[in-house]
Amino acid sequence: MFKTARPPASSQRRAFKHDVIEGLSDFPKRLPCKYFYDKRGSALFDQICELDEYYLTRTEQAIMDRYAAEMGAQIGAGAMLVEYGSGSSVKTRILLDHLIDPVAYVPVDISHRHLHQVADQLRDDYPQIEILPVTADFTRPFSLPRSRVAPTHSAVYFPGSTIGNFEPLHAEILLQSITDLCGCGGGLLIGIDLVKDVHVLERAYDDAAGVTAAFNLNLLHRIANELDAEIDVDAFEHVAFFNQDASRIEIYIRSMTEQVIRIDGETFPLRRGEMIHTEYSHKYTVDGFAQLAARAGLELHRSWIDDDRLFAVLHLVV
Ligand code: AVI
Repeated sequence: MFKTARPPASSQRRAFKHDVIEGLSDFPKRLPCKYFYDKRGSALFDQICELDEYYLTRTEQAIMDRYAAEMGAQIGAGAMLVEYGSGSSVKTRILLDHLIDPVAYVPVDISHRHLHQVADQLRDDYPQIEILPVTADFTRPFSLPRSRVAPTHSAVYFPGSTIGNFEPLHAEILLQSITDLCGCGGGLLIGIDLVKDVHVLERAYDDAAGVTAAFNLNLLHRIANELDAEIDVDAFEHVAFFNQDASRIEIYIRSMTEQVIRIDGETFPLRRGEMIHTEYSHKYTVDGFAQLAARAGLELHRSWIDDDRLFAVLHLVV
């Protein structure tokens, strides 16, 4: 079975330090959102998904619950289902329950240990489907494992509106890599967050209980703890707003005072009010996303949308 080697902790720390120093040296300053998800960040994200204001998770789940049988039929019989950023594979179960004679399920995730724990559980629950976990960063090239039974085709499942966290050009590159991975006859089932009332959007990313703020600022705690950096985390605040022109929520960490971050002898001065960019979350129309996907060789086949038109799950084919 093919497995991507897991980078050792020290090289992960080196990469984190490199990216933080590069981002804080840039103008405007930025920190990559992929570093949100340490243990505490992942727990905070789980809490976000339960918030009243954060409609995305429950709406997508409701779409899956209602239409999974139709989705299974669209994906077709004998598929290898490949999930990008599978995490706990919670949303996948409803899909696995409705796929027609699936050959294999390939959860792809960067978190090796969690991935294999989830895979063991899935093997117990779905003995008829070969479970072939791949530890990989799906934004980098990886190969599909060989299954015991040859699949008729591959279908990538990419739920959660994670595609929204990529800038359009990077989203297109990622979609192109999905086209290349699946090849002719392949497909993509993807969750996208739809453009909607600006207040609904902004509340989802700046909730009353401050969970999203804690999630965003946790990045500074990580830098302080893991890189032994000097940071006055309490002197920063969470900022989130909808940029209409770019059709995206923009998330920043704002310095409330003039101050300095110190990491291993390097200093990063911040002005009062200076913002560090941490995340974009793009919002699409179905047509807009279909045009983006078409540039990456994927054609829109079916879409499923909730009654309030908050979220969409799309099936696209190569
Ligand atoms: C993971 N991703 C789809 C979330 C989103 O809605 O863009 C990340 C998030 N950031 C703040 N709240 C949620």
